[in-house]
Amino acid sequence: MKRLFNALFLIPLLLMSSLLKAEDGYRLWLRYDLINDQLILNLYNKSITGFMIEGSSPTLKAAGNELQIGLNGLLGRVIHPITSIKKDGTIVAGTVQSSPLIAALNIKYRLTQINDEGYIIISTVYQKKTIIVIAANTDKGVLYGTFHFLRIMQTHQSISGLSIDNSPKTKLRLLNHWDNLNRTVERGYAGLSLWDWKTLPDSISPRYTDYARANASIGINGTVLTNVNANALILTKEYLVKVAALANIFRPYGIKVYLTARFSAPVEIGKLKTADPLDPDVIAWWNKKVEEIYSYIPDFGGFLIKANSEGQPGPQNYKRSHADGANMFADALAPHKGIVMWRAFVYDNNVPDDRAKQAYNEFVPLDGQFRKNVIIQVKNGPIDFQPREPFHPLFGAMPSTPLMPEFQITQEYLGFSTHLVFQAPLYEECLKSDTYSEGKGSLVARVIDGNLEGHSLTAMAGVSNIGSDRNWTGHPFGQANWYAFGRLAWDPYLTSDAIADEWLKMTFSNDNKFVENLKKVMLASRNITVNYMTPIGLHHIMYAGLHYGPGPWVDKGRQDWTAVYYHRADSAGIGFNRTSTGSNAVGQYFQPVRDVYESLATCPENLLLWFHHVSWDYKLKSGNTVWEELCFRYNMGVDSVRWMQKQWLEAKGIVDNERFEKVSSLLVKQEENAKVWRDACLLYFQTFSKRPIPEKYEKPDKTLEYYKNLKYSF
Ligand code: BDP
Repeated sequence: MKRLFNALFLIPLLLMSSLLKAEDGYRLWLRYDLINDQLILNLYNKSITGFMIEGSSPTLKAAGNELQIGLNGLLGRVIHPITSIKKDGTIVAGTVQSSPLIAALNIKYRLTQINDEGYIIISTVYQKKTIIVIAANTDKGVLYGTFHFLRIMQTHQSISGLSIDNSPKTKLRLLNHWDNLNRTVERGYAGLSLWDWKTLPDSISPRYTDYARANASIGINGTVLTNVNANALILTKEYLVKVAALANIFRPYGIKVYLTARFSAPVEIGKLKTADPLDPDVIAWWNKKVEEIYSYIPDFGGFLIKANSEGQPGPQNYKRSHADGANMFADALAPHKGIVMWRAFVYDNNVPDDRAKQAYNEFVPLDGQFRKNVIIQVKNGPIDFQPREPFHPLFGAMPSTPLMPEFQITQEYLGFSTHLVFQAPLYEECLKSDTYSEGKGSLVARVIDGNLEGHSLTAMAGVSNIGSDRNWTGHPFGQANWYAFGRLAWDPYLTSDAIADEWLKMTFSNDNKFVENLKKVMLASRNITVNYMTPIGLHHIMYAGLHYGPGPWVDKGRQDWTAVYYHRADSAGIGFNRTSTGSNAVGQYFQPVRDVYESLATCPENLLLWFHHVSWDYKLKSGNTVWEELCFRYNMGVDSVRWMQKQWLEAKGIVDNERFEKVSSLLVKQEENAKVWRDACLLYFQTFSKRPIPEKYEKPDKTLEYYKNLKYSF
């Protein structure tokens, strides 16, 4: 008896210690640790007695596995799969085709209301037993529903009276890996590429499956394995068999594999003299190549192509248009149901026009000329993943062509994996921007989910921040950006608040105070970063090449890669005049957006220097002059990082020590770097403004020369 008592006494202690045991972050948001809220645990234990997956496809098996690991972990006991319902509290998952039980339920109409990948989760009664049903039209839908159900439990929500109908709003939700064949990752800050090309296809890392699980859990259904700056070798047999091995692992999780196609591949690996997209030999070469790819990967998704951008080859090398190029690939892929994602990230320093205008200028005239299986991939803003940009003017401007946004998850311009920056607010800001292309309410989100222009090919891409680091993303909070991207690709109308809430609870803790505190940090973090890097519409003033740290003085080399091209600071003032008296980039937006940006009175102040060159004494709504506002924002940015540190301190004891210390030490580095940004930028801009930094602020403790000579390495 005494021993039993001792054992019982030990259980809560064990629970505590398991809760706080060191965690390396590998499990992401799929931790499934025992629920530490006794009340909720009791309720769940009463409501769940077993689970039953009807059907045996690899995808349903994956759903069953997940349910098994999830339930066992969350409930702290082994829940065996069962084959018939004997008790209340059985979870039943399947499709009408796979499950006679689900076929017998009165849910047929409801199932017609969700799409191929959607699901319903309901509480109902079957043969006098209360059951929870996860049903879908396809096995994939069941898998997504399973993850949703587990998320409900992970976030401690009620599982009684469930009545959920959910479908993704976009068709293709893809990660773009900028991974090279030598395993370096362009703009990657979390180790090497996950794809170990040397050991594939023979050696299959279990990590590939975990990658697929994590993606499926947030609805990602496609992965472009290779860098947009493509290497043609990926299209050779040697690599295709490796790609096929990855595709085989991802398939049960509903994830299709895509590759980047190097435009000049017919010359480089095909020994042709040209890559001209209208040349019959080139066309034949690609047709054959595509057939070969499908012989290895029968459900291959298609190509992502960067052409005539930043020195990459493309159709313009042969005086052909982007449409000629894209359509050649599209024709080769169409018989196999593959698609082409053709990037609109094009600009050329030989074109004298404002870089922000070039994509629009090149692509709008081609609207309507692309094949049905082509979708144009457009970065969220017109320059390049800056901390803040206005939405890209192409959204809404090509109504006859499907457009997909490309967001950057990896933090190329946001402090790499050193800074805590939750990017959902950045994505949300773009998605909820009103293009006015068809009048008020023409949100970017409605352009890309096909709702506005009636397209059925809809997609969203995010440049991955994942690498071989044990915790996948380097910074533990980098995981939140991967998560947020997936959730927003599934539903572009979700709020950053809701996403942060879920992620914090699943990744760290359901503790109320913790969640509230850290949600504030996450939601503020992007604006904080904008403040200490590029406030009131500044952009592209980073350290050249590496893009970490400040470089507003950069003036050498290609003009459109310098900083001075963008900030245009002089003794009169600062900012890029993109109004009708300047580059007229505002002219690419629909009314009334155009007028809103054009007029100093209405231009949002957070984009002021993006659209206007204003005098140093120009007064903002705060009453500050531009110079004073810059001083204020740069300082506020740094102070806010200190505030983030304080908030994080309160997580001690709630978050395991390993992750707590990791984030703490990164926040110290973030503050250091934020100070460098502040001091370097203020000292530099002061050489033009010739005004003092107001007394109330910390003074830079180094000279401008010092900051100019700082070297960053990765
Ligand atoms: C820029 C990156 C560069 C990429 C390019 C792209 O600096 O490495 O190749 O975008 O998107 O932001 O193609």
